[in-house]
Amino acid sequence: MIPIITAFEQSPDRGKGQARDMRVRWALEEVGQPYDVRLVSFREMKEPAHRAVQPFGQIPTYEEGDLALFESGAIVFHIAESHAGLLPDDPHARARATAWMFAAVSTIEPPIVEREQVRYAEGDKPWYADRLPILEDRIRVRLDDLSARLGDAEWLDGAFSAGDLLMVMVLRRLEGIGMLEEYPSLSAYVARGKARPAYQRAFAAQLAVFTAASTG
Ligand code: GTB
Repeated sequence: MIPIITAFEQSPDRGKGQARDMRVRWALEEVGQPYDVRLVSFREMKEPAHRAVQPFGQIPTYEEGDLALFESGAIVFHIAESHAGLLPDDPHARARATAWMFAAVSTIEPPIVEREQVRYAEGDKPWYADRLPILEDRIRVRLDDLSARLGDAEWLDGAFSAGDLLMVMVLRRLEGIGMLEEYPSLSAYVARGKARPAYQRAFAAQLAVFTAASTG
């Protein structure tokens, strides 16, 4: 059964791979699972048919037979659980890799997303210049600890896992603002993730959507 995922018909990031379908594409590529993509417009995302799968009217979703899933972290977890290659076999190592998945989306990502949202919503307000350093320092608190834990290791806990996949994708959200560069070991970690052939295939696939939309 070939799973079908949803992605933006026109990603606001113009093919930079920041939308969350990229995590799912990368996971599917890592495990060698072919997939189909249904592109959705912003209007379609908010319609009942899409909300039946994604209650919040967002992408990505994942459908495989009679299984319909939402939440990119849960989708990546499902892919990792049902194929070899993204979670270790040893039960304790598997549980630790799962912990890193949660750490990525529930400890590292929230302050990064908050900074983005405040920029969109309050970037033109007089208090924004005072607020931005506070938000960035909250991110640094997490990055300090994450880089201390990673140290000189290649990945967070032994072999590359779904925990690294989500962590690399979350850290990528800092690209272009100069913060990741403050942490050479984390920059190198993200670069290692992006160098993986599965990442490259996933990135090219989502970029092709943007290219087709902008030339067609
Ligand atoms: N927690 C959910 C998950 O992980 O699946 C969050 C899903 C989510 O935020 N989806 C976004 C969405 O559908 C797209 S990925 N937004 C439309 C809406 O809410 O109406 C977030 C995203 C979008 C665009 C960029 N970008 O342009 O750089 C980056 C990230």
